Amino acid sequence: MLLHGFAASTDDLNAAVELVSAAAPFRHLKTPGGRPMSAAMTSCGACGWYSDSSGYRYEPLDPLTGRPWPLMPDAFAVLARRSASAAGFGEFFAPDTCLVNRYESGARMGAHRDADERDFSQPIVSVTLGAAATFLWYGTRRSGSPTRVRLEPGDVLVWGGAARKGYHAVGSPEQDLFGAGVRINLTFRKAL
Ligand code: MD6
Ligand code: FE
Repeated sequence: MLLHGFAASTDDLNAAVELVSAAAPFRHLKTPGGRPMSAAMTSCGACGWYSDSSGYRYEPLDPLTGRPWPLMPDAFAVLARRSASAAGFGEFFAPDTCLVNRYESGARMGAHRDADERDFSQPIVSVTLGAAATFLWYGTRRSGSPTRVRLEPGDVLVWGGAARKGYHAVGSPEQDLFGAGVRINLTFRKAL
C-alpha cells in the first residue's frame, strides 16, 4: 500500500538521519560476490543489515565501528508504527531495525527480495526522503515487466502478507535542474 505524503514532517526524519549517520557512517557494502553496492547504507536499532564476502545478514554490532548500531530515533519508530497501522497491519508493529539507504546520482538497487529476516509475518515499512525515484515491483518472479510506482519525498510504502517476499528494484534518484538529487530511503523491518 502506498501512503502518499504520509511522512508529513520530514525535517524531523532528516535530522534523525543526520544523528544516525554521525554515529554509524554511510558506507558502500560489498555483495557476497565482491561488488560494491551503489547505494550507501547504514542502520539503527538492535541490529543492522550487512553484506560482505560472508553473505547477507543482520549484525548486532556495526562491523565498521565495533559498536552497537545507534538507537532507533523516536521519530522513526513512531512513523513506522503509524504507517503499519494505517495500512491495516495492526497497532503493534515494532521494527527492531531500520536500514537507511542513500542514493546519490546514478545509484540504484537491482531486483531482489527481502529475505534475511526471521519473521515474515511482519510487514516492511519503507519511507522516501529527498529526491523521488521509480520503484519497480516484479512480484513472485524476478523477470517480466514490473509495475512502476513513482515514490516522492514523504511517501510511505507498506507491504506484507502475500507480497512480503516479492521481487522489487529501485531506480536512480531524479535529478533537478542543477543536477542535485539525493534520495534517502528508510526501510523498517522486524528482523530478529
Ligand atoms: C528503496 N527499498 O526504496 C529500497 N524492500 O530504496 C527496498 O528495497 C524495499 O522499499 C522491501 C520493502 C520495501 C522497500
Ligand atoms: Fe528491498
